[in-house]
Amino acid sequence: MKKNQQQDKSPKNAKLEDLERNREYSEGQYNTTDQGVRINDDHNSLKAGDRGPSLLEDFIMREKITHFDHERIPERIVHARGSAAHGYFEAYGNVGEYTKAGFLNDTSIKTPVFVRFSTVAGFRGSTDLARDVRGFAVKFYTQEGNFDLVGNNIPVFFIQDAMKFPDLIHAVKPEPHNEIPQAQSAHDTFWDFISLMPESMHMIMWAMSDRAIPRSLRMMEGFGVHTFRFVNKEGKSTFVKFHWKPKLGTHSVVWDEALKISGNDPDFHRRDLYDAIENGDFPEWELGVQLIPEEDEHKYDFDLLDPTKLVPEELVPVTKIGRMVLNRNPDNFFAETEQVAFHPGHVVPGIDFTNDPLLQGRLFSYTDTQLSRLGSPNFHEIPINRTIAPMHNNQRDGHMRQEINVGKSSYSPNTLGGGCPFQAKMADGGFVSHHERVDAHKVRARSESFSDHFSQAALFYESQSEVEQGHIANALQFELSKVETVDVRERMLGMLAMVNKDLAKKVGEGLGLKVPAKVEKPLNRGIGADADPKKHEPKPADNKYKPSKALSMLHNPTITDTIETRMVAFICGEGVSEDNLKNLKKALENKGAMAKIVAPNAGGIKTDKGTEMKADFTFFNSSSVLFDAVYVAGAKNIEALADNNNVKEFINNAYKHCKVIGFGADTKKVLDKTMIDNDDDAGVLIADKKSGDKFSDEFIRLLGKHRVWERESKL
Ligand code: HDE
Repeated sequence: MKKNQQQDKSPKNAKLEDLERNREYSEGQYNTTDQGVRINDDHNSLKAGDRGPSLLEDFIMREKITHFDHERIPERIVHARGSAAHGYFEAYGNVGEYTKAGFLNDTSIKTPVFVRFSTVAGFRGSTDLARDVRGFAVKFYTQEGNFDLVGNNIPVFFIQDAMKFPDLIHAVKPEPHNEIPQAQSAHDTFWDFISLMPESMHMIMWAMSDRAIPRSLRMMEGFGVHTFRFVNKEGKSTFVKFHWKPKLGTHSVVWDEALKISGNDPDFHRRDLYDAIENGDFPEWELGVQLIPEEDEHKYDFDLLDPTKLVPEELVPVTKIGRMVLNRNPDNFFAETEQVAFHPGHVVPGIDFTNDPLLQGRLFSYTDTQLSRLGSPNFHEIPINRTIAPMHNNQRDGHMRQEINVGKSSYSPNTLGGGCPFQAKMADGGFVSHHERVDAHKVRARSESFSDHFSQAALFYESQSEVEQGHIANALQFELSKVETVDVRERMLGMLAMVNKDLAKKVGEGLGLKVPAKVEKPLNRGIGADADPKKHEPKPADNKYKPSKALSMLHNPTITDTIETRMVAFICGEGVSEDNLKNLKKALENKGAMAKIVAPNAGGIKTDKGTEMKADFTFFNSSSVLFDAVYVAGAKNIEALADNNNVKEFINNAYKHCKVIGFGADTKKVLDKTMIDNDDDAGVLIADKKSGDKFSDEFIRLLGKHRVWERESKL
């Protein structure tokens, strides 16, 4: 059995079994052509003499090269860079009153899932650590058909109407004349667009926060973004917002670190997810819902249909309704991660849409895009996309059709096929759209109830800790400093002032610009030809919300101290003291963290007691940005270790990025050569021979806090 197959610890996963019929194992097999003919030589083409021209009749070469020539398909227009994993979802069975969806009610089923995480703007080969929103798309292979929850790691969006999506994406993608910059929003066209789109301001606060540079895909929240509907057996509907809450907590890196990770390991997130699953550290999330009775649709001072707004958790708490575990890596990146096709319109009975105009547009876009990306309306037959529920209909033919439909009728009604396939009544599990009454004029207009663009932006900013607010200001300074057009920078300052005057001032200082006294008007562009401009003039944020702890990663009440799967660099030279090594290593491992030996060279080291230790990394091929904390274990020649420039840089970076740094007994000389000038510095721990468990306990406590933020103000 292959290692991957052992990863799936669930007793039965119907989707993995379904995929088995397409898996190909070459072990112990002959190489053949696509037609199954055994090949005796695929190293040399068929030639007229060993120095002569190649022969057209060489079907083996023709086939091999032709296939190669056509290996690529178009990458996704957005979310091109992604990583995915298989797993399962288990319901807690507490939402029967609100939804009839079987997979959310039957606690005896483990529903298979395939989850793809992504960045939005970058191309397929771009860095994982781009400052960007992360896609969080989950395909549930339920017994009633596929349900796709195609969300992001941020609960709101840049725009209110799908019609603006092409403009947003054209603005953020590399500029069309020179295709620069890759996977970055820090350029003129993006901020030109944003500075003219006040509705984007709430999302901008999130996108400039540390949420946009996660520590790990396993440490991100997920959100369905739009308001959806649950529908119960009686046909009663309840509005619902979906949330994914990660078991490992929500954590991020800092910007300087993100830049350095991009150089050191552009696959950092992909590797982290893959390795965790290979190691059996299966990432886990709980699915939560905010439920809002239909009668309360107009109770709030924001519109539930406006995707630039969230429902504060203090107003409507999140109820946990199930858990998801990712426990198996894909066997083949292209076949699974690349070919998977998500669609917010893939819903099952019990889940339905609302009139959110962004969601409505998405319902069109996702099938349409697969037609050019995957090339045919038969993309649902690709193994990773096909449902595990029985599938019968009168759709026929098309490129690459796999299904062999038997019988002569492919229309309905028919008698020749016995009237099959039948229509399913609601009682038989047929999907019946929610009977919402719609009675209105056709207009091209934005709803007036969508026009408060700044209050929730302010709510987000004001809910952050000081550290997080500082990071938002720095991010905006960085991004706008890369904008060449001064008018755009100024317009953005005006817009930020509508959210929070201090923030605008701080950003302005970094740009050497004063916040303009007057905001450039009008701010109600894009409301629609049929709308009344007077009713749409947005006002500055009026602080009507109380700060919400759930919006801050540092204040979040669900934050956890776990150090599970955290990576600690152990800096070791030849002759390192085994006593220095083993206590902390064991203590970390007991709590589920990993100690990685970083040695002078790839050959490893011998300890003072002669034990040989493998090097996981070297001073030359790694950097502290790849780890959560650093421990200087020491070396026999401590002066040489202290004088090593790579070691100094390693520690200095960890210090700058507010990581816990431990120094083993007799290694203080190393500290003295670094930028740390005070041994009592927060998060700098120095062991002596007597420290024993106290040192490990403190190291673990601080690691559990993720970062030593007290240090940041000093830096
Ligand atoms: Fe998407 N989006 N999107 N999007 N989106 C795509 O579909 C689109 C939006 C999201 O891992 C595309 O198959 C429009 C919001 C994710 O394969 C495309 C609009 C949210 C993924 C598309 C939006 C998302 C996509 C590109 C505005 C969060 C990656 C390839 C109306 C709730 C899924 C593809 C994966 C992918 C269109 C806005 C999330 C072109 C028109 C809001 C996670 O169809």
